[in-house]
Amino acid sequence: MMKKIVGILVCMLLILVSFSICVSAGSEEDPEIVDRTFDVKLFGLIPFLPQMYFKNADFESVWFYEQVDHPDTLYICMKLRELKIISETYEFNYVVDWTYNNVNYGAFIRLFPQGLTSFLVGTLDEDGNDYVDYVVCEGTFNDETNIITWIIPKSEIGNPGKWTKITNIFPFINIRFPLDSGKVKFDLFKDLPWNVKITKDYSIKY
Ligand SMILES: [Ca+2]
Ligand SMILES: [Ca+2]
Repeated sequence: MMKKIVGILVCMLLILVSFSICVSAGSEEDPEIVDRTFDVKLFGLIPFLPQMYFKNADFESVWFYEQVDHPDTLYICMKLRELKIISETYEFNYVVDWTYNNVNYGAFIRLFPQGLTSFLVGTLDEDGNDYVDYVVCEGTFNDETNIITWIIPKSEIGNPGKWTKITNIFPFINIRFPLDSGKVKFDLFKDLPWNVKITKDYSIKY
């Protein structure tokens, strides 16, 4: 009888573990990064009000995911408080950086008064500051779901293997005047990830 009860308990435990593995996949419900909201700062340092004008520079969460029928692709999503496809004055720079196998990578897209750039992904230098090279990838910029999605061929980001980890996930957004505006050329407002509530690595599944 005792053996039977232990057997049932072990089975229940295994079911629970497999279920938790299923729901622990990167998703909007279980993102790798959860940031605070209303935290866009002047120069990335100085809190200010009102934040209502910077909803589209305030990220809420970031998650990575894969699809079994597209095992050679990594999807990266950034959810904003409110995404807008139009900018009247500023340049918005949406970025997610990460590390794989001791190499720094970044995915980014920029919104100018003239419109959106392509979705871009590339390799960063050792300091993680400048792109050594980058390529155009696919993506979506959805102002209904407020989610930006980069659709990235794994071949462009070091071919991360199954069960290996994407680490140091570092999303940020900065706002500045466009270079051709003739105005100041530094970042004016930023949402940085130093104050995130949750930060996790992402395990490659396929
Ligand atoms: Ca934020
Ligand atoms: Ca933040």
